[in-house]
Amino acid sequence: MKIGIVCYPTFGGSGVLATELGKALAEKGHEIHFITYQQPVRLNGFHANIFYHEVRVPTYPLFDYPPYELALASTMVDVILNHDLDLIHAHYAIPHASAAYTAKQIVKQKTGRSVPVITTLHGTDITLVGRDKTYEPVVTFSINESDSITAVSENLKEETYKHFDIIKDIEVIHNFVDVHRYNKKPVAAFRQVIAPNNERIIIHASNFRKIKRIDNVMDIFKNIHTAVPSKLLMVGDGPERPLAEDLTRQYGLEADVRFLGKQEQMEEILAVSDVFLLPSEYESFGLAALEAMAASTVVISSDAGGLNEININGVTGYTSPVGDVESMSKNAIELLKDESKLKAFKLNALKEAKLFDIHHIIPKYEALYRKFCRTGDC
Ligand code: GMT
Repeated sequence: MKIGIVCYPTFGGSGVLATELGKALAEKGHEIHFITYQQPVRLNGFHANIFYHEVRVPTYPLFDYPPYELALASTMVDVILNHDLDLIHAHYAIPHASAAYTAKQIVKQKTGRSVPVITTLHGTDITLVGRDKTYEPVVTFSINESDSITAVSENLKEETYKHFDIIKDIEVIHNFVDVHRYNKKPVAAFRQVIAPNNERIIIHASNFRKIKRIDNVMDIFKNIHTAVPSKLLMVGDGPERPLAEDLTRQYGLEADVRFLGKQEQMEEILAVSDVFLLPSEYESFGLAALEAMAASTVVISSDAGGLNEININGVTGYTSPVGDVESMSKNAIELLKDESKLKAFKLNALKEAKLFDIHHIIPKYEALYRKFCRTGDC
């Protein structure tokens, strides 16, 4: 099928998921058209079945806020008409679902054809931004006008019905990970550089926004470090990075915390890591945690949102109430001090990650797309 994928091209989970979905669909022979304002970070190299359409947003002195949604909708119309797309898959409702709705109406007026729009809800579009009264009416309308709606976790589906007047079914299609790609042997030389005295390696990866509770990450590591020789890798960047750097200096941990910035290739970094910290205020799913588990890294997380759907407490790691730094620290220290228990949890993490392997999940999206097949032989 010919599928248009609309997403954020940045390092956030929704853009990562949308890009990996498009690449996997292209590998299976589908023709994929990415429509966004810059090349998605995970879209590297040439793929025979992948096309990229940049959304240009012309400026004008009158525009304090250039109308990205208008430019996005127009670009979608162009791609739908000129590449005869079967459907549009919008990832993250804001503003992709409403832009897709506009494009759908324009195409219908021009050609009489009603192009299916699938909207996948990813998290903060529902639990944070979307609930703002400034956005809520359009978010509710554009989700309800979608031909199909999916959510990346059972929790997000519940949250959507709880906070929005959605009158349609929401199908849960969990996020996925290419386990084969992440299940790598640790590179000894890399581990040696990070932990020269064979210290334990702790990692956090995110967009360093408030919702990630970066201060909790630093406090948990401070506690771990007092009990276990350890190093912390901080991967990603964002508004809370200065706080993390200040706390690193305040705690005298400059020699044990490395800020790696945004990393496109997480496989090698995760392969040398022992514990992944994710004490977020909320996670609809926690894609970064799943990628860590696929690399046999144990997860110490909060029990917020959909995290319990992937991080099984006492099996693949531990979950604790949001803000419970003491419990997260205690659990991490207990694991890091018990080699055999750590090894068992690592094996469990990989086993659980396999349930969300790309090869199990992609067929669910294909089955959804086939509902909109125009030729009968998709
Ligand atoms: O984690 C972020 O803040 C980025 C955000 C996004 O919209 O890209 O991630 C959301 O989508 C991911 C992919 O579905 C989920 O794994 C994340 O849990 C979710 N983030 C939140 O719900 C806070």
